[in-house]
Amino acid sequence: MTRLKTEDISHIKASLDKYNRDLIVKTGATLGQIAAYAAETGEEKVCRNFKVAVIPFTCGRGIIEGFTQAVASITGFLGFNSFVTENTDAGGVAEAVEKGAEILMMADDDKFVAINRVTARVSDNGEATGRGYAAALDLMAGGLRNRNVLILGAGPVGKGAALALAKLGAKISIFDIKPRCSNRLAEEVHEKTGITVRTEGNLDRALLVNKIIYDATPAPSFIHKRHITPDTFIAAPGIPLGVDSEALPEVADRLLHDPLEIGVATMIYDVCKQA
Ligand code: 2YG
Repeated sequence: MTRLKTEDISHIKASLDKYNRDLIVKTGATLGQIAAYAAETGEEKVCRNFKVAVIPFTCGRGIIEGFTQAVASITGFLGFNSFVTENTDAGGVAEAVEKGAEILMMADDDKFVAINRVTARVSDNGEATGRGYAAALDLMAGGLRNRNVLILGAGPVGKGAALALAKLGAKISIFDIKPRCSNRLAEEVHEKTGITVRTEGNLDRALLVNKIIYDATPAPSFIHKRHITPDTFIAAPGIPLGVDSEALPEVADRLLHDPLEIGVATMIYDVCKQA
């Protein structure tokens, strides 16, 4: 995942209703229903009494203006009492606890986590995003069991996706720009699930052959019009978008893409679901 910029997220709060309606058209499910599916729980089993504090962190490349506000708007949209702390870093953590927040959400340049102080549950954005988009793709494509799915990118999101897609019964192939990363993820999926995963060496051929594509790479605009057919479905978490501007209109109504929403929704359901 590349680092988000303010312009990637400043629209989120105002567009959540429209975003949710768009999800229902594409997947038949709301953001909450997708998160519940990904968190292997039911909407009714998610405790909304927990208070959520989102804490700005100034370390590394520093605060992204609007990031914590966008996160709090998503958890608020899902029915959680959410706020952004006035203080940052350690002071923000202390303020969150003093104000009675059970759920703490915070991100430095490497990790974005949700922590439930009461149950000690933790959810990582990369893995949760991978799993959340796999759930949404399963719903959008009408079930992935025994269907070929091409995963692009063997990083944290691609890994979360591979394990979730294996659980959903998909026939997975993986392409990463570094073949040893594809091989390592294939081995890890086999170790953890017993499922054999193919690795792809040629990106263009893989994109021409596969109709269900999961873009977990930080690369922009490498999926072109010639790769798109009426049967193509694409899950594309995070920024930038791998689908180029010519291909976009060909697949727009069968494309899942957002900078934060599905990942954050999956994280909060992960840490608030009842055992
Ligand atoms: O508190 C702040 O404002 C900053 N410390 C947040 C920094 C977040 C950096 N991480 C990213 O931009 C992404 N890799 C993670 C965001 C979700 C992507 N699926």
